[in-house]
Amino acid sequence: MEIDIESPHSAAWPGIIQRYKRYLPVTADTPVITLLEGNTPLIPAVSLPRLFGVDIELYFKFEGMNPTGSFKDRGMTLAISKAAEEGAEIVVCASTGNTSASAAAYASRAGMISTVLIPRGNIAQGKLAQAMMHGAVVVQIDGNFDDCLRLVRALAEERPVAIVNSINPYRIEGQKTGSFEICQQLGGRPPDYHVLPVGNAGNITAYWKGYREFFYNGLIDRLPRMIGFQAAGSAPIVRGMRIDKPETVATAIKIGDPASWKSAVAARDESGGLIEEVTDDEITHAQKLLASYEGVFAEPASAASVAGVAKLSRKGFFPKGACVVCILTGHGLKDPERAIAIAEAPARSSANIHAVLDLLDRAVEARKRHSNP
Ligand code: AN7
Repeated sequence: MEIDIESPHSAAWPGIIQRYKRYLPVTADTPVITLLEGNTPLIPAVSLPRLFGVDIELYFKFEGMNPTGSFKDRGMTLAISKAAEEGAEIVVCASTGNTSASAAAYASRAGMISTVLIPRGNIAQGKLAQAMMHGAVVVQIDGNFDDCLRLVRALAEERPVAIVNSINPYRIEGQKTGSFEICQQLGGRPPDYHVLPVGNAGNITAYWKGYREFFYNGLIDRLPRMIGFQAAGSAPIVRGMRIDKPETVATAIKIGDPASWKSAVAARDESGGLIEEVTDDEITHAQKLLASYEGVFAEPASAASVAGVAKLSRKGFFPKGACVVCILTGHGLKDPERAIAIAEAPARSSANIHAVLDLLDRAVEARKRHSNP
């Protein structure tokens, strides 16, 4: 029997285009190129609010559970589907890693050629592996992300290619579905605070658009405050000026001149929110806390949102009982080198039961002391 994925009785998730087509710029003629992205878990925190000393209802929207391991798939399914509808043969993007992984995957499904420009030596291994495996033409640029994006814009003037960066409006349209899911997962309400990392600023733009659409359609009766965090060495929006040499361990958001700068500021101001910065140390600490107390492994850029919640908690920012959703934009497995660099090194033992027991007994004792200070 064939499963009718459009049937309201079907439990099968059809991907974000089929699920939310009435809110998206698609028609019956749009070919749907999907890996069944979306429907990611909204995981309630079990430990971090207590650890941060606050009484809030905290959730993690784990976008690392998308097919290529990041939120980019929501926008990419639509951007590639529309490119296919328009007859594009070649798609191109600049990327700090996740966009290139997603573009390469969806383009391969659509039978298109993808070309990705990445800052040489500055993208996480997992992301590079993905772009290579999906058969993208991978070009490592001697420059940063901002240089890559500038080159992509220039390239599109010279060749008939479709740009699938978030300057492509279909990317924003697809990504706004993250807001729809959150409202539905919270039982028909938005969070009070929506916290996320900000790099090129497409995502904060998209989420804000999604919430506003649900609000104007009467599906929710209020709007959240949008709270963005940039890495301190790459915080152009916070500082109010372009950063020529952005620096941060969170390579995904190592961006000095965000394309959606203006709409990010609009999302902040219209929602009564904030865009602030967190240091690399705060990001690293938050990434470890998230993994070791919540069982959720997110990449460094994603942990910027959790570092931000910790920072605002210290300042007494959140009212008691506030509902806070943190977007965990990418999976921790994307950047194994960074994880191995910051986590405790594995122990080594001879292949002897006494040696193993001795080692384990000491390690377990140390863990117990650590968790009961
Ligand atoms: C994990 O892949 O810009 O503010 O080229 O990969 O919408 O840019 C990635 C960005 C946050 C920032 N978290 O989102 C790219 C790219 C992760 C990311 C961001 C990115 P935007």
